[in-house]
Amino acid sequence: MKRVDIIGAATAFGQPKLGVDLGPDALRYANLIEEIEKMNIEVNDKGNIYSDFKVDASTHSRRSENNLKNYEQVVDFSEKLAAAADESVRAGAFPLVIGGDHSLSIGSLAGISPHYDNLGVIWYDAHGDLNDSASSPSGNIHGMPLAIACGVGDEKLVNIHKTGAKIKPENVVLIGMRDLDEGETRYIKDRNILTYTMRDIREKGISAVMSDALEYLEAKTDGIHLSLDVDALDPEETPGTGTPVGEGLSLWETLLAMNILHDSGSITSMDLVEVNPLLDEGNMTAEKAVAMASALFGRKQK
Ligand code: Z70
Ligand code: MN
Ligand code: MN
Ligand code: MN
Repeated sequence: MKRVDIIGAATAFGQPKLGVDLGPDALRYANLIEEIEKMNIEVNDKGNIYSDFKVDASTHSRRSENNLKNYEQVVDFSEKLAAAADESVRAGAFPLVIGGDHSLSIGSLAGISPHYDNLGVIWYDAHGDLNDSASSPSGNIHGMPLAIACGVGDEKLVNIHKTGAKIKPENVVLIGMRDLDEGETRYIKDRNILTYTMRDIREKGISAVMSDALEYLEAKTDGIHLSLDVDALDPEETPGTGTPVGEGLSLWETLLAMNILHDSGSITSMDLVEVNPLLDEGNMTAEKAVAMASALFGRKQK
């Protein structure tokens, strides 16, 4: 890896709570760049990407087209982010896309995946984010990015940056699942997506889960993208996030998971998403998210 490119994805359009667009700066205040540099890695902070549409607090997430809230905003943002992520991979860098709500993965995967024949994805999250506009109970696009990347959903969103599906469901592993909607559960079953629920993690242990996930993906992919939603962790660990779900992963388990991914040498890009400083206790969620990213880049767990 030549260097890490930090791409700030300052968007809140994928969900209803304001403040998650401030996540990138909260992560910088928590010394994201300095902590990665400590691993003797060159870091290039490319600043923030914003939508041309301004957030309007009075109408945010009220307007919906076909059960897709803030639709044109998400389309516009995704195109911009995809271009930045594409440029970063093209330049030989490791894109670290910091959010921002999880709808940003529509753009990051659209920009990154064309550089691979078979990009694998580890989705580390309480949620599957596998809804389409018909199955979504909320209309919030942050519940849809993984489906969209697999080619399922609104045509414009599926065709961001490059026509068609960006990844294959058989190259996806879900880790930390504990809040799946009916349509998501059906899709996972139909496409036989490798899924580790919290129960699976409690039974097998996070270390075996990570090794199995790597073994499964390394055999058939030529790069692995990690999409880490901080709500994968228990709300006691990461309170500063929009949709906390109890009985989650601990920080310690997640740092160990990141160390295992680091040691594999197989991770080629990453999203770090759903840090909302307006919902946080101090800046602790951003600080823990920085610890997770540092562990992915080689800071060892004690
Ligand atoms: C629910 C929905 C979600 C993230 C919450 C929640 C989705 N399945 N995604 N937080 N990151 O509205 O589709
Ligand atoms: Mn998510
Ligand atoms: Mn989530
Ligand atoms: Mn190393």
